Amino acid sequence: MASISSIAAATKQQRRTSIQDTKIVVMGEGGVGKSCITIQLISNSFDYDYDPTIEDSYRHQCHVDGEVARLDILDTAGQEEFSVMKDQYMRQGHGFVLVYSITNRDSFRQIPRLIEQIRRNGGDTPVDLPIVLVANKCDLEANRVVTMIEGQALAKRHGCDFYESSAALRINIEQCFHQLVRRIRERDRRILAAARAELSKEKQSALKRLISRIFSRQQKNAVKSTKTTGRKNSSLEQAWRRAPIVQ
Ligand SMILES: Nc1nc2c(ncn2[C@@H]2O[C@H](COP(=O)(O)OP(=O)(O)OP(=O)(O)O)[C@@H](O)[C@H]2O)c(=O)[nH]1
Ligand SMILES: [Mg+2]
Repeated sequence: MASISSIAAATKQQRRTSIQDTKIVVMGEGGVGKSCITIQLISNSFDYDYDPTIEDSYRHQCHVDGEVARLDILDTAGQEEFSVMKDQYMRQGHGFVLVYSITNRDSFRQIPRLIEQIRRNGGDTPVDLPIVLVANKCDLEANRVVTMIEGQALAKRHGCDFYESSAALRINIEQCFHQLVRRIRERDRRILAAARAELSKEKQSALKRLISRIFSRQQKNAVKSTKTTGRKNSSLEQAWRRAPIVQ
């Protein structure tokens, strides 16, 4: 049976799809380049200074596969002491960009825990929430401690897309976000189709219930009328029996 929440979620998705405001949350350990990636996307610029984020949000409009996408990007705090709102933005995100740095193994080790938290906390329908895994700072090849194969394997294990990026050189910046938008759209379409199918199943069974109710009422009426007719017949019969025989 179509649950109210699944239909409500699908309606919400449909409303969002039509106005194109897609909430993207950028997460990962402090200093991996989340803000630089986001700012590169929004304003084509890069800053070598490090200024830890508390929480910033940006609006960005672009075209993905010929369709307008309006992104509402939340650049979160990597440093633990600033990340009090984690559960809330995990619930609100439609898709996630998870960033680690190829020069920092700890930031890579944190990714599975983040994925698990997203799957646990995420919204009305947390299963298969779109996630893109981003291995940043690929311009610092000399300092690499996480191989591309390790990154790809982790992404594959968790059903995520994977990119190596450089915010400094603007490598794969748009690609990460655009791919995420595609995944979000695909998921929206899947949820809508499933909700529509459930709804039509529900409609069909309601129709069946209505038909069987009408049918059983008709049957009852038929039985009643047979009984009534039976009584009439017998009284008619009696009257006929009592009636004088006219010859
Ligand atoms: N070489 C190089 N440096 C980068 C790159 N991306 C970011 N950085 C540098 O890494 C440092 C941290 O970058 P941020 O974008 O502030 O990191 P963050 O993940 O937002 O950090 P928090 O806000 O604390 O969570 C800065 O000094 C950046 O200049 C990159 O692709 N290549
Ligand atoms: Mg930041």
